Amino acid sequence: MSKAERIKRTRVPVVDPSLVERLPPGQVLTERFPVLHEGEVPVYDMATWTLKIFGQVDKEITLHYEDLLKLPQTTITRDIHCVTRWSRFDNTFTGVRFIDLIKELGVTPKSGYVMLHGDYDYTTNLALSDLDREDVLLAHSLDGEPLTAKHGYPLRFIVPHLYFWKSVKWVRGIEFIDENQPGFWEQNGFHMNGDPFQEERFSGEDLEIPEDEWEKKDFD
Ligand SMILES: Nc1nc2c(c(=O)[nH]1)N[C@H]1C(S)=C(S)[C@@H](COP(=O)(O)O)O[C@H]1N2
Ligand SMILES: [Mo]
Repeated sequence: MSKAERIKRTRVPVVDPSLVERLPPGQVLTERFPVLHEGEVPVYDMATWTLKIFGQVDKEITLHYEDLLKLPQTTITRDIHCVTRWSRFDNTFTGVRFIDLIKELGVTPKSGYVMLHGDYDYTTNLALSDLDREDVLLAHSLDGEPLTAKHGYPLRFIVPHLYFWKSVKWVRGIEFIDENQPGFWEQNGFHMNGDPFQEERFSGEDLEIPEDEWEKKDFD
């Protein structure tokens, strides 16, 4: 059974009515921070680590970690929502806003869609309009501490208004693409957009839901 199929079959949690405004439909609140990803946790030599901006842009750019730290830094506190049904409130991330990155580097996008690339071989697609927001961050810290290796050190995207699979850990590339293309999970049954308040979990038909898949995972 695919991951999308498994999540579709898990039981739907009962939600405290007082949380409805803030908790998207079908989510459970957790205070722990589950770790979810495919493959190995990368180990980096920061002297050779780079972030590439490429594809449909007027100029392609390769950034080193120090370059990023020289850009304007922003701290935001946001709720996050994972498609496997956990939500975590009030996460404080620090990093560089996507809009500031583009502006400060003088990059002009020539397309309306982006494919984000993370180690190893993880991708997710986003409309440029979903990145072009005040609270979309390339984050290096959580609650004032550098991200742990499992949560994406040294750099991850935070796209808080979409399900957390769009928030690429270990990000290495921002590729501007002509047309919207499915990334890794989007090719495996997940929604192309992923708005948690619209319950855009899956593409195609929706089934009943969750076993607490995430509770069997690692926490950090
Ligand atoms: N590079 C990479 N980023 C990734 C993933 C992955 O497998 N590889 N998984 C995504 C998924 S499905 C989720 S739910 C979140 C989990 O982030 P966390 O482990 O910090 O909770 O990371 C996202 N970013
Ligand atoms: Mo996920």
